[in-house]
Amino acid sequence: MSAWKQPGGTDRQGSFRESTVTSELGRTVRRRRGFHRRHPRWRLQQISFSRARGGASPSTDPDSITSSGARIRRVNIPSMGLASTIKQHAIEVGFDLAGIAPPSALQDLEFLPRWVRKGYGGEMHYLADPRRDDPRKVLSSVKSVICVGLIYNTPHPYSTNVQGCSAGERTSTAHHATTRDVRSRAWVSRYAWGIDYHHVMRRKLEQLRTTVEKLAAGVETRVYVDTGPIVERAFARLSGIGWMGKNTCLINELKGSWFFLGVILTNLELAPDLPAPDRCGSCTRCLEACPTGALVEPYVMDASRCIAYFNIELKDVIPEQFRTAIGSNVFGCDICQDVCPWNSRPLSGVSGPLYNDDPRDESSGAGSGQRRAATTSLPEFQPMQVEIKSHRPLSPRTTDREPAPHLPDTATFSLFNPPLESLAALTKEDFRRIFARSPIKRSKYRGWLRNLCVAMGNSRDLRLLPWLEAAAQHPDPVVREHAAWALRRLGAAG
Ligand code: B12
Ligand code: SF4
Ligand code: SF4
Repeated sequence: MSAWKQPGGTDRQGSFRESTVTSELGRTVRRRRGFHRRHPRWRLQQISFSRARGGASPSTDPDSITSSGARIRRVNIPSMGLASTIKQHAIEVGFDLAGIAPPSALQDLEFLPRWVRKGYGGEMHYLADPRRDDPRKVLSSVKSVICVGLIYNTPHPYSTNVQGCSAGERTSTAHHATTRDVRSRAWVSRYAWGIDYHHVMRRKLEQLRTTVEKLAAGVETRVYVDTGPIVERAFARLSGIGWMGKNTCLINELKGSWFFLGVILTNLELAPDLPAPDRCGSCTRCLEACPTGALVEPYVMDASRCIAYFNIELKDVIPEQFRTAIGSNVFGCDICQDVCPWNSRPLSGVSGPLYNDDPRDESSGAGSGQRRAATTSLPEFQPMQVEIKSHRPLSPRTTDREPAPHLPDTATFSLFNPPLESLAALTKEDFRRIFARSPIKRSKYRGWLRNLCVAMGNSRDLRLLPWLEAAAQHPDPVVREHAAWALRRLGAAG
């Protein structure tokens, strides 16, 4: 059992209708209603189902053979004690979720090369690293994968609920603002409001590693938080800390999906947990809400169409056909998580309808009315207050020909839903200083300017014209091209 799980967490399975069909691989499998007909998800689910349903549990029935003929490996009884100790310690060092996965994730990982071959990884060539196929390629003695999750959510409203955050034109549920001032706000993804999660997670993971290494002589470990060739969600899914949602995020029934993942590979043989059952049901809210159509089918993202890919990972030109849909997202995108009923919560003092009023929430099993995503009080993940040391003159050019800053409203602003002109006031030096320990530094200043141009073009705020005119003279051709696009778009709006 994962440390967070409640007893009886697999109860809803009985409510699904099943029929027998032949799978893509020609094997006879049982099919669940509500699943995409030809989807590989079937097979993944069948495995977790047979185990969760009274099928032999690897923790209690060592070295047994299931009715389907699959062999369940022998697990030493003492390892259950070790597993519990480790999960307990993970919670003590501050993680919100902990579970143990077996060292192989064959069904999940066989999807990866096909995904990469289809070009869904875009320019993220590191995703094709062959070591990602098998964790034994990074730790040959690996016997268990310790998976942890850390909540980064705060009580601030969602991007789809704040005024002035255009979620892109395809999103019919977006609440478009009407006044010019409100329109010129930007959205920085929730995960990037504070300190870079790699630092925060790493510190806690190192504490956990110390405990694990003290448990027995000769223990080997490798720690990763998005820092190595490990497909973290595949193992986290098997460890039971969440299921993979149709938006491809790992979702925990009690906490929602706003959590980071980290893993420790170890040669300790630990009793694995059971995968969490899929609780998306017939809900499709994330697929409908995605402004760029990146969720090409349930559980499958074409990352080369994802806004988070465009404004974080892509280093050059953002394809023009997607720029309008990017709306006011200047770093990352939260939309497919904002609309998820497992993350929904009552909002007070914020305009716009409450998700909880939407009858479609029932279709996911999340129910309507009361569910709230967990939040954290960790200071590291609260929205950063950015201080600009001094106001700068409003002028279309600076000596180094970087875009001239528009006068900010104030010298201090929060990264929660910040005014676009305040972000535009940051010079390269500001950017480096302010975001030195923030995930935002990943886009580099050049990418940041490019992203601001796109958001400004979508803002319809003519006050931003002088900044864009300066940006159109920038030495970098990528910045120039996006500024020219924004000027055309603003011109059309004016
Ligand atoms: C590349 C990457 C991205 C890319 C591509 C995202 C993607 N869906 O693949 C981009 C830049 C778009 C991105 C965006 C974001 N990312 Co990112 N990203 C990664 C990274 C580095 C690799 C992911 C990867 O391997 N993708 C390839 C696909 C194929 O793998 P996968 O989605 O992980 O799915 C695997 C399994 O889940 C399995 N599987 C399980 N069930 C099923 C069912 C079916 C039917 C199938 C087919 C497969 C399957 O199949 C896959 C592997 O074979 C991971 C860290 C890591 N090292 O793993 C973080 C990671 C996934 N990202 C994370 C986060 C927080 C984000 C953002 C929220 C940031 C933001 N706000 O902008 C968004 C979320 C967007 C979204 N809806 O997923 C977290 C996710 C936490 C969580 N709760 O799920 C991770 C784990 C980082 C971390 N250590 O916390 N990300
Ligand atoms: S993060 Fe945004 S663009 Fe990417 S899949 Fe989710 S909604 Fe679509
Ligand atoms: S929005 Fe609905 S379909 Fe998408 S991940 Fe959440 S519950 Fe699943």
